Amino acid sequence: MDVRAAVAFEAGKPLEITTVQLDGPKEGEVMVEVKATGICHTDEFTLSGADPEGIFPSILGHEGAGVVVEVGPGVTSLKTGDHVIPLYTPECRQCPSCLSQKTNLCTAIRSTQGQGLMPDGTSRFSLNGERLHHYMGTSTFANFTVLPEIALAKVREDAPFDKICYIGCGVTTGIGAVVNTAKVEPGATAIVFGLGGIGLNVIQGLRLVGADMIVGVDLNNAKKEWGERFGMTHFVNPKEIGEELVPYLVDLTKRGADQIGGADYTFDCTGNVTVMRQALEACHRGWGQSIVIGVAPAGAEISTRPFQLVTGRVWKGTAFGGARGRTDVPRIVDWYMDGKIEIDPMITHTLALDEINKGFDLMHAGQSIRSVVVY
Ligand code: NAD
Ligand code: 022
Ligand code: ZN
Repeated sequence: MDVRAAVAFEAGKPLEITTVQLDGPKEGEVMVEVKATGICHTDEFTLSGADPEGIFPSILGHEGAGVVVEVGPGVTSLKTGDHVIPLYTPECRQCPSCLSQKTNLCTAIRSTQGQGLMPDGTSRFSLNGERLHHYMGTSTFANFTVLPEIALAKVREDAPFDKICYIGCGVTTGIGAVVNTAKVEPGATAIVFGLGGIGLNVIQGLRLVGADMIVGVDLNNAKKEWGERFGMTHFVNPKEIGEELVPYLVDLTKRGADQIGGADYTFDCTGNVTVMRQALEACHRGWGQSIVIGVAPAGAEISTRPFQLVTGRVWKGTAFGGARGRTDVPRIVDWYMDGKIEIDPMITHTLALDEINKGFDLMHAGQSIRSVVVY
């Protein structure tokens, strides 16, 4: 069938909005009418050409929400009319990783997903008979898309698509990093580096679990108000403190009789490897944990003195906030609908598909927290 899509034909070029062909769902697959999609950094990273694994031509987008319109043979967990959120980290519940209960990195369709293909090694998208690739197994920059059943979370039907699409990446990543990866406890001290679409969700995750001190660090003073809006208690602009950042943060987080300082938990939400080191070193000796969320440029490396780890600091990373999508994403939608977390204020721009390139411009200019395309 014909669908409307924003196609990434070439690295470094704007997306082209055009009509493409989509084949129906095969065995174990589901066709979804995408109702809304967020625009996230990884889409920009791939479109720019900086992503060495980027494949063209392709249909980008990985932060969507929509409705099931057709199920392929063998699909048992979904039916036409179900509301769903696509998962770039699927949950098959059968592979060794899913069964381990120690990671969310399901391996069931990992290799074909990375190649921009469906699990059977083919693509459902084409243009005049030429193959268009899928992206992160989701391709939400089209008003219809096909995904494997294991890459869809079924969610309640009263939740608004133009808000819950953000749970498909940013919200779950930020909140999940706090709840699943760090397992932050009430009363903890935390430092969040980078107050963008991810960092603000880390902050509201910390508020949700009852952290006492939530320090936000950003080069942009406009982020102070944003952080406070979601529970940040202290703001630090590294350009304005006039001394070394790490000792300043360690001093700021001094509590208790020992007066050692350093946070119980720190989060990198910048993707900058210098910041990742600062985040580790701003942890409390003996137990502080630093969670890497930001995706660094291709080939980047992190470093620190091993002494930092020998003295008990822990360096961890997280993909999709450690969330097992089919299990955890519906719960996060409930938290939103119950008012436990906020999404609406973070969606600063709503666009039509024709305006999708404007969403990338707003991201480049640092003017948006999240732009959402509504179909
Ligand atoms: P964003 O651009 O909206 O926010 C980044 C913020 O960091 C900005 O406010 C910027 O001013 C600030 N910043 C930049 N350099 C800084 C520095 N040196 N010190 C302090 N602050 C600094 O980006 P975002 O949407 O919040 O995404 C953040 C990162 O998270 C990206 O690298 C993205 O790819 C990554 N991400 C990872 C996952 C995952 O599963 N691990 C999922 C989603 C996003
Ligand atoms: C989403 N991300 C950044 C902004 N929005 C993002 C990017 C990459 C990952 C997670 C979130 C990620 C971490 C670890 C992996 N990926 C590898 C997972 C694995 O090998 O099992 C990752 C993912 C998907 C894809 C590439 C890398 C892809 O589909 N191309 C989850
Ligand atoms: Zn994303």
